[in-house]
Amino acid sequence: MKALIALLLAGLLLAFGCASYGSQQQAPAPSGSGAPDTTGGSVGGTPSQPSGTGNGNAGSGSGSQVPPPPPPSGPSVKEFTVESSQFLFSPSTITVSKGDVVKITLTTADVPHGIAIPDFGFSVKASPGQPGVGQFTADKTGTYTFFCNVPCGSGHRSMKGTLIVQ
Ligand SMILES: [Cu+2]
Repeated sequence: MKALIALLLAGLLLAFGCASYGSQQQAPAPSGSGAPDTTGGSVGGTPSQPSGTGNGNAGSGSGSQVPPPPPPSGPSVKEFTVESSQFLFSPSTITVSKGDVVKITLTTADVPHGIAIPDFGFSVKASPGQPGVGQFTADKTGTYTFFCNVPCGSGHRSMKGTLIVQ
């Protein structure tokens, strides 16, 4: 029975020691004056032995400062499938956010078409059964026109769409 309790206590001490050790590493020093010997902090404790007797409770002055986790960064990829046909795109308006990586898959329902967005140096072409895929980074806001860049018939010149970068 005693052995069991001792085991439990040892486990608790270990867990607690690890936890307090981690939090000590996260808060290295109070910002400000360079004098590290302010009174009241550590009472003569040798810092190299985390398994001491109840030392974990001594320095509980700044226990409530948990640094917020950094937000997940990096560009988000917006994927669109644009179907083209004589003489329109569907959808004809694409809205993204500045900084997005815009991935476009162009398909065609009849004859070869293309989609070009000169403001972003983007161009991709598609044939029936052979979609075209490309991507670009929407690195500036504004409203831009994209259009078909494969001669596809009488309405080719009016085959346009709109890209909105917010
Ligand atoms: Cu065309």
